[in-house]
Amino acid sequence: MIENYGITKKIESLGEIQRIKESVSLKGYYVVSNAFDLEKTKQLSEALNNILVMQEKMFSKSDLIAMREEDIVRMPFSYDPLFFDIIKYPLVRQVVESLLGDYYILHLQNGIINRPSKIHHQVSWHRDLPYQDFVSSEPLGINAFLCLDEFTVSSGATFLLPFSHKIAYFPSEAYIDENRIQLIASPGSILFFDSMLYHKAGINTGDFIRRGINTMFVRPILKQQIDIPELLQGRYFEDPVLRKILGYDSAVAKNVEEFRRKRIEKGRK
Ligand SMILES: O=C(O)CCC(=O)C(=O)O
Repeated sequence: MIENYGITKKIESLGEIQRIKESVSLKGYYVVSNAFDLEKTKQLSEALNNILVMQEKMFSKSDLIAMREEDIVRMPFSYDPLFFDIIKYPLVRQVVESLLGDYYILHLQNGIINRPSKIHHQVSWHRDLPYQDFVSSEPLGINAFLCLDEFTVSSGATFLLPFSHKIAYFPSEAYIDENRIQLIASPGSILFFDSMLYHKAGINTGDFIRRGINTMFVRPILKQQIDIPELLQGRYFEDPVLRKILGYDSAVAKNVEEFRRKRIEKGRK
């Protein structure tokens, strides 16, 4: 026990999930090392590379650059079910549930491919709920960012501004320079963070590609980055866990009748 005196309000010792929750709530992030083994990160990396090639065929390279969509893989789970391993990973589900409550949905899943000597769009500071310059007493979204390669200073490990999910504006450059941290992490680590935490990718000055998969969950009052039920066209609807997380159960009613039918169904449960 840590020696202390004159303190009546205190948090007693916590289990793993509660410790992660405490850190994400207070400073905005927490890193779990070796959550996935090297075999799994290798499989995910290979699958991500294949989907990148497929998605690159949809637009020309120059269009992708103009859209700032180069080296981003959008919604990989819709191409390869391997990516559900992150969404369904028990630790991920428990941490997200501890912070967002038992009703949360998937907002996005993106692969970020940070290549040596190339400036990725994600190297600019941002929140993952962009344009939201306010703070919220409870988290609106939680990210589980899986590192697929070594995250080092030279490979462009992610930068975070601790506690910034509680700041209603973007602080000064001097403050950011003094308080930002760079997260050095091994492949298989999961970085949990509040979606309102300012963060960015580092610049890769090294000699290998640095990949990560950002999976973001939100409260169901927020819309998804892409309409996931529409994207999946009924796939995984029968899976009781995925059905809720993918947003099948929280889609906006198309008319008054459907709205009221949903209320009847809800009442029956
Ligand atoms: O790749 C990184 O290090 C950060 C990625 C990021 O900022 C994002 O996906 O929002």
